[in-house]
Formats: sequence, C-alpha cells, structure tokens
Amino acid sequence: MSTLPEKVRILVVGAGFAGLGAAIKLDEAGEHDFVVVDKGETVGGTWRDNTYPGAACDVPSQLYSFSFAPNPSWSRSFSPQPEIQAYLEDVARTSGVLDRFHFGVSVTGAAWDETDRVWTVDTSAGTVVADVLISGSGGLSEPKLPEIDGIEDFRGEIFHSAQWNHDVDLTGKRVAVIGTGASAIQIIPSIVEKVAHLDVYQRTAPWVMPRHDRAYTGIERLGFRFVPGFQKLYRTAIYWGRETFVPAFTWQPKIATPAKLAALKNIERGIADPELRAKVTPDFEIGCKRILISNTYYPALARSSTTLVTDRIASITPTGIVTTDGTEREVDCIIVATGFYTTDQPIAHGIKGRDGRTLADVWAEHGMASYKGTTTRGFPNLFQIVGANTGLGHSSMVFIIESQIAYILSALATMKERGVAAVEPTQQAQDAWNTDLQRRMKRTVWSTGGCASWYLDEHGRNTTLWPRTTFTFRSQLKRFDLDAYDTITKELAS
Ligand code: N01
Repeated sequence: MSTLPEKVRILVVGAGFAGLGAAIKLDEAGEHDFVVVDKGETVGGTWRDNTYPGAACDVPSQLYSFSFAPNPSWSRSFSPQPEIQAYLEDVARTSGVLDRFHFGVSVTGAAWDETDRVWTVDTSAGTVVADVLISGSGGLSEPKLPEIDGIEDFRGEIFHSAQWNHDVDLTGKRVAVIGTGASAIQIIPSIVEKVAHLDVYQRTAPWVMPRHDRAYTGIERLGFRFVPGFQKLYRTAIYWGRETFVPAFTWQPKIATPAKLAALKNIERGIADPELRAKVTPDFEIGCKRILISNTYYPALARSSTTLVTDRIASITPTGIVTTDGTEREVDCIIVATGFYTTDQPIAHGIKGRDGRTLADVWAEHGMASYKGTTTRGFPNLFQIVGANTGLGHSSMVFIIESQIAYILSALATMKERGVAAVEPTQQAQDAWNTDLQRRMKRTVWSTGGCASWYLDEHGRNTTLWPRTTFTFRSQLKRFDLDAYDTITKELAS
C-alpha cells in the first residue's frame, strides 16, 4: 500500500458503506484528490466487524445495497453478513478507487486550522492536511461494554458481539448472553444447539416480529441478472412498502396494531410456557425500540437448556454472573451483546472545530445537533455521513447514505463554482432544522411509546433518528443550499 500523503483535498474516514460510497462518487464527479483511511484491514465497516454467528441484515438486500451497484447474486431476501461483506469487497474491487484506501490507519484527532482553512488530521500513520473532512465512521462502530462490578475479573472467555472471538469453541460450554437486542437475538438461536447451557440476561423484552426470509428461486436470480429493470422493480417495491411504515412510527402508533398482533402471535408460536411468554412480552409500544425480526429466537428461549434471566445483574465474579436476588450462575463464557455508543460517539471527542472545542464539547450541553445530519456549526468543511438524526427504524441506511453523499458532492461542486474555500452552516439554519426535528419528534412512538432506547440521549432527546419519510430526507438534501451557510471565499482564505 502507498504511504499516506501529507496533503490531500479530501480525507474520508471509514471504509464502510458510507466511506466506500463517498469514494466511488467523488471519483465519478472528478474529485480524484482524496484518500480514505480505515482502522480495519479491508472495506465493510460494521459488516466487516460484526462476524458473530447468525449475523444478517434485517433490511432486505435488494434495498440494503448501493443503487448504483445492484447485486444479482443475493441468495436470499435477507442476506447473511458474509454475503454483504463479499458484496462490499466486490464493489470496492471493481470500483477503481481502492488505490486511495489506506487500511490499518486510525484517526486519533482532527483540528480545524482557522488560519490556513484546513483540517489537520492526526492518524496512526502520520498527519494529513485536508481541505475537506468527510466522516463515514458510522453510528454503530464503537462497542459499548456494560459497567458491571467485577467484569474485569471474570476468568472465562468474555467478548462483545461486535468483536467475536472465533478461537473460542462454544461446544458443550456454559454460556451467558447479556442483552436481547438485534445482535443478541441473532446470536442466541445460532449457538443454542451447541452449548451445554445458555443463560440469556434480558433487561427489557424486545418486540420480535416473524422474519419473512427465503432463498431466491433460480428464476428470480436469472431475472435479476438478465431481465432489464426486474431487480430495480423489486427494489422499488420493497422501498415503497417500507415507507408505508412511517406514519406508525411518526404519527399514530395505533396503525402498528397488526404488527403488534403478529409479534404477539410470534411469541405464542415459539413458546408454550405461559410464564416464559409473560417474561418476553414487551411492556411498551411496538416501534419505540428497534423492531426485531426472528422466527428462531423464541424457540431458542423455550429450550430446556436455556434460562431466561430477568433479574438485574448485580455483579460478575471470576466464574459467573450474580443477579440482584443473590443467585450466582456459573458460566465458561460471557457474550456481551449490549450495543454501541450511539449518542456519544467516540470520534466526536477527537474532532476540534473553529474555536478549539470538540464536537463532543459542543454537544455536551444539549446533545448532538447538526444541519441536515451532515454539517455542523463551528466545524467548517466537515461533512458527516450518518450524522445526527439520520438513523432509521424502518428502511435502509444505504438510502440515507447515498442522499448525504449527493449533498456533499453538490456542496463541493458549488464551492468550486463560487470560489468558496470553506462552508459552515449558519447558527440560524442549524437551529431551525433542529427545532423542526424535535417538534416532529414529540409525537413519534420513540418519544411516546414508554421505553428507554439508544435512540435517546442523556437529556431524553432523540438525536439519532430521522422522523419523516426517507424521500423527504432525500429531497431536503437534493441540492446544496449555500444560503444556509457562512462561507469563506478563496481570495479571503489566501
Ligand atoms: O444493541 P442494542 P445491538 N445489563 O443496543 C442490553 C443494529 N443491528 O448490538 O433494552 C443488561 O440494540 C439492552 O437492554 P435494554 C441495529 O440498528 C442491526 O443488539 O437497554 N443488559 C439491549 O437488550 C441495532 O439497533 C442488525 O434494557 C444490557 C441490549 O443490551 C443496533 O445495531 C443486526 C446492559 C443492547 O441492544 C444495535 O444492536 C444487529 C446491561 N448493563 C444490530 N446494557 C441488522 O440486522 C445494555 N443491555 C441490520
């Protein structure tokens, strides 16, 4: 691999869907002077890192892929992680931009230089000066370990779902899984048959709908490959089908009653024991937390070799887990499936803006807030992909990512056209954007549904999700709106 240049026009951080998509589109737009850095050894981001057994996407692959790189080879409606990773590697290989990717390089800090109007980015491979910084480091990239007394003293194997230790053979072992979120419900059915005993530590029962997954037929796959427009039609139908869920999340949770009934039926189908059924029945509105999908989770909990523990964890000893009722359950291995830092992203602590404060400092008071989830007051020429309030409860993040990439390209083209060296959203534009978002947020099921979730920050504000349709997001970011920005022209900058 070539050495990292000291100066570049655009530095992209992260080589997941966001960074890879940005690199391809930058190149297509004639912006060839860029590099992409990633701490991992290949592209893929979260799909490279999450290799736990059962990892799969819960958004259909036809939609969970780049619009400009359809994949006729998807084997099923919901692809498993290895297929998604192979897809991303394939897209990268054929894109012609991989020569500008630098793997095994972590960003340790970045600071805006107000004199030279550039970003000085410190990395594990040296310092890079860039006019523009694009962060595609993702909202679910930093595993969150629970703060449990004694966790560091555990003498068996312990690892996070996003850092699966494939050297550990779980066959015949006593295993505990902490957490019952999207990752855990995929892991549990995948390991339950091989372990001697499984303890599942549930803090909150999630809503789990049936998973309508199936292998594509040979005819469908031939159609995807050879019939023009066939795959696009599939994608479009899935897209619009998913958009119909939006009113239930953002306006009237009662619309989701059929989904709730299907989820309750899923419990009935998977579990016979009334006591266990009661334990797994959620006590909040469906949609308030991410809706999960699985046909195998409840049957896995119902097995005689599984114990669902709903008492809170008090501590971890060198040999097991103790709950608040005083029971200690001895285990050989603990799988920590407790999620990620979402509202306090570690990268925010390393990016210093115009006045020397980090994104984390600026957001400490009122929570994450940006303009169009992409740019932030005080941080000129910083573009975040999957920034504040861009997450979805119902559809594909790849759609959001592509919308943001288009906005960034439009910004770069506008800057070139107008001779602008630096752009930064006005405080007024940013405040108006967030006031509107938070007003809309009030009536969403994420606020009214009676749950605590990673969507909300410590102030109780939802700073992670987009509360409208995805086509509205796309139309809002269609063109770069220079009038919402303070600018520095090139003459002034020089
Ligand atoms: O994490 P989570 P995840 N003691 O935060 C529990 C995406 N994803 O890795 O609900 C005990 O959802 C916590 O309990 P509670 C998707 O966007 C996508 O599963 O907070 N338990 C919860 O049960 C998803 O939303 C796919 O009360 C503790 C669990 O740990 C996101 O990743 C697949 C605890 C954490 O659930 C994160 O999912 C997988 C503690 N101290 C993931 N702390 C796709 O298919 C936390 N918990 C695309």
